[in-house]
Amino acid sequence: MKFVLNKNTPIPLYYQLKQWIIEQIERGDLKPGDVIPSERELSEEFEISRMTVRQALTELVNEGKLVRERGKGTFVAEPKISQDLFRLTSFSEDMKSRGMTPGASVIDVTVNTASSVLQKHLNVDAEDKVLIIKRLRMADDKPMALETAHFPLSKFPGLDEQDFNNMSIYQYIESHYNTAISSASQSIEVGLANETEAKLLDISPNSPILLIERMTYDGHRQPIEYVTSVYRGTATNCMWN
Ligand code: 16G
Repeated sequence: MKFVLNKNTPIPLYYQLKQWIIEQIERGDLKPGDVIPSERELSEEFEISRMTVRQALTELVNEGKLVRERGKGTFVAEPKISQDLFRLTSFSEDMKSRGMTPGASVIDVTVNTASSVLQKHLNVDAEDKVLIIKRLRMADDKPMALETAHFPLSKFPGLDEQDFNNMSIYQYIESHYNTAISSASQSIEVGLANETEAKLLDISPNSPILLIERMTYDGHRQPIEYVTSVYRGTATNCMWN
């Protein structure tokens, strides 16, 4: 491997490594089924920490570009046929494809300057405005999830003036800003509902919930959304079947 990560740019090292692996896959230098060197090998090769390597590999696994096989290693994934590679589906589309009617009820809308976390996630400056929109998502009028989505207003001027009750944000973004919603990376963990979440999701406090943190990117791999969601446990069967 004759690739050197550039430690003098603001581009995070994990991201550089991730992009490099993606390029190898796109060029065909890494083929489906090829094994990816271990975390230790990659960290020694690129002189970066194992945590940095892990972050790159985990995102690639979450995006479906690599697969981890317990006890065997990490491999280049077979290209997915069933998933549209150029578009991600939205909550509205997911529910419709399951024969249910999607719904959205706006709980809160705020426009703020970007906090340091959002500057990093959305690749914006401290003075840039971010739209934070919290919605309860329904399927056939039953509450399924609570989504708190953050969008950079510099990329989507006027997005804060729209009413997103029972409206698809992805559809609006795609049609009004000529932006393809192309890829996402997300982490999922299990948690317990607090009082507010329980009330909104119509479940008992302390019921199991799924917490999803997701970054969504456009066709140029630019971040366009950072979202945290809470899904009611009983919704999950239908979400990931
Ligand atoms: C999905 C996305 C969420 C996005 C929403 C848009 C996950 C975990 N979340 O729920 O990030 O904001 O779709 O839905 O996949 P909409 O276009 O129906 O408003």
